[in-house]
Amino acid sequence: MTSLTDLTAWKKLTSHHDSIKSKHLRELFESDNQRGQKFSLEACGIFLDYSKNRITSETVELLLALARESKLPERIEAMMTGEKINITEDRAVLHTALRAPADAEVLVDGENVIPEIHAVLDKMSAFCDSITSGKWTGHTGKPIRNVVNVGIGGSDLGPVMAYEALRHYSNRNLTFRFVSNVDGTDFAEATQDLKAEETLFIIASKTFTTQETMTNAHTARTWLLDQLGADQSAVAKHFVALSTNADEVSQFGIDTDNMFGFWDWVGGRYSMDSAIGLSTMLAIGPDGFREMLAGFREMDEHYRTAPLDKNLPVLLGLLTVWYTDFFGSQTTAVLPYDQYLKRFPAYLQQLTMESNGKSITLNGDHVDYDTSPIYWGEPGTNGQHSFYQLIHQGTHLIPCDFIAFAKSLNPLGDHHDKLTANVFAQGEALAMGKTKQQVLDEGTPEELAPHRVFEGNRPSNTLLIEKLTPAVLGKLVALYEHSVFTQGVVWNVNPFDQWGVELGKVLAKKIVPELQASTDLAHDSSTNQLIERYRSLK
Ligand code: G6Q
Repeated sequence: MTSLTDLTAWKKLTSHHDSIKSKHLRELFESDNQRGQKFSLEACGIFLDYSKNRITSETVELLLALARESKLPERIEAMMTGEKINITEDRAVLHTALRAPADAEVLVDGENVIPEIHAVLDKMSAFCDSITSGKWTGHTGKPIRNVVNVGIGGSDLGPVMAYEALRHYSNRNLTFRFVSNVDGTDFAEATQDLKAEETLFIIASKTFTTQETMTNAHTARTWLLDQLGADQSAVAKHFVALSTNADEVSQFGIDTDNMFGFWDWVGGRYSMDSAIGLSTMLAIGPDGFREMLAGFREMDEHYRTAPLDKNLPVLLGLLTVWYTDFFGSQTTAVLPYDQYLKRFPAYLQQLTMESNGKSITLNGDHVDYDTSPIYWGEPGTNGQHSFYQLIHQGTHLIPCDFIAFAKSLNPLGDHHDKLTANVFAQGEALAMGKTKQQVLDEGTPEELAPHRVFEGNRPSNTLLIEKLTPAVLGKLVALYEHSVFTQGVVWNVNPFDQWGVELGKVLAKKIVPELQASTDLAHDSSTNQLIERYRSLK
């Protein structure tokens, strides 16, 4: 089987990298005063300036050739038309269908899935209206004021991130909480000031068997029934389920009328725009949710139809391949200059690393190149006063994605100009640096000068968008989803399974009873010792 490293474009990129790796961004900007314009692109209302990357026109051409040799356009079509590209689970991958219009047609096993998607959306909308209008009441007849989403991984990170991101547009009469960790503290703190009679629990679990979520769901049921002094019948007014597993939902005691379904072709980390987004819809209303879906859709269409060289997710994805495989970069920082996006890096960590954190190709071979970098980040400007030191002067090359908005949702004095000045300044400082001569010219003593030199030549992308709206959030998430797919296609891995999380889960199930009774232990000496010490201390 041909490996990625055998492809013509890969070989050319290897020698091209040799010839440009020592070129400084200062030089590249000096030699072309239109460089900023040349390496910029606007689509779907997102302006991407990628000129502060260590690339030339030739680099871009070769990366695009690599995408074509990897059959990216064909793979995009295969994904969007419902081919079972998740080969290790024999599933289609159709998060893009979740945001398709009602008159679209996407077939899975010969059946058009669009009508059922819209039926669920309509059911979610009607439910949200009944909650916000006060028509839906709890067991004691009071309207719902608190919404607690119980889920983990893909059933938590999207909902939390979207709630935080769109808080400006949210219904402030409702309080939202998110419980994910099996650590009882998470549940206890999320509910300690809530009245059960005004609280709705959304149990978000595709499988409805996940240990953490089911433990929290059972605790929630006990908490509610104890506080209300009620019997099981109260559950119907305070619990709804988001799941693909109707049997488990009814076994838990939730009426399947209060279940919002989705399908096995929606991966957990790609599910925030499915029924898993019920908390988002409750927060921003059905119209806001549909606006968000329209944003996702616009980016889907762009990804599917724009030429590769004018395609935002394609370029972003290929730049990640460029740094990971040719410069040996191990991480990518995502730095949103918007407080509302504070959970966006955490959301992206799952999307990117659970998708492409793989080392076996679609053909079953071990890769002989690197795959997903480690994604991380914090909102600006906070990160500047913490880890940016390492990005500027450390020994690692860390490509950065800066995300900035022209308009603030909370315009206070000159806060926003200061915020934006910081993001532009960081990109400039990382790229251009500061030479020893400049440092000396400022009057710095010779012996201190090396400490104050900024090498520069540190790459970044800047995404500049007018304003954060539900539609823009949809576009941003879809941009990264498709960037991840682009990377996965080039690396020839399956971005849609996550077998790597299984082993730990299985072992944890085995260890729980061992912590609860003094049974014989047959682990390694380290694990045995930890279990024994825990038993004696607990
Ligand atoms: C995401 C993963 C994983 C999943 C959680 C929760 O892509 O599959 O993070 O979302 O394990 O699973 P359930 O929704 O089934 O509880």
